[in-house]
Amino acid sequence: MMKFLVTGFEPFGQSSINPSEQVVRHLAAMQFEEFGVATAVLPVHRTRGSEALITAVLQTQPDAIICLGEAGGRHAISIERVAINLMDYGLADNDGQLVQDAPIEPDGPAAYFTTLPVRKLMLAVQNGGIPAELSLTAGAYLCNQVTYELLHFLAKQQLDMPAGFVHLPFLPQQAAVRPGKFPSMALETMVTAVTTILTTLHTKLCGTITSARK
Ligand code: PCA
Repeated sequence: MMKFLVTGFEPFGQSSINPSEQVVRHLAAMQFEEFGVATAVLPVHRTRGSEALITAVLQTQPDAIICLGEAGGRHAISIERVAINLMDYGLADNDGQLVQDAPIEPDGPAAYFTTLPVRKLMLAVQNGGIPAELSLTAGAYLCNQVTYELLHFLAKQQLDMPAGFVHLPFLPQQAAVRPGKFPSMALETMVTAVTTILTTLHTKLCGTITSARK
């Protein structure tokens, strides 16, 4: 049976809750008929974030990887297309480390495209009645960093498992304490959107495997 790794992040900044952690905890408690889902919650920490992600990949040996994170201010499920070789934190990590103008991997390429079928996933979420968009920047904080490190690791190891990142809007309770400034999305809606992403990816990958075996 195909296995996905889905990761979220712990809360950071002003928030005591992170929608990506909540979605991951929901998925961990769900049963899917056609595929398995392994989950991990990553620390918002300059070095430990990507270490935890790579460890989870090695431990779970997934067929595909979807990382999730919070992006307060976005109004839709935001599927990232690219990760850049830059740390330029607008906010210290949860350990108080603020890194600016520094490469993630001094000898690494400037950027990696994610390897998910991003447009297909966006359309599937939209067809399910949930706002979704493609994004050209995951920022220059931890979400971008773990995505870059993951894609760099997979490239170096010559592992061709599809991997990418999806940013989530604030939850309603996060927007409620920042009145009038931020869009939000209900947890249930985000769980449905991520489930749609997994189902769509499963169908695509099964098709690929089946036709490759023919
Ligand atoms: N969002 C941050 C880091 C952790 C998270 O959930 C980001 O967009 O980089």
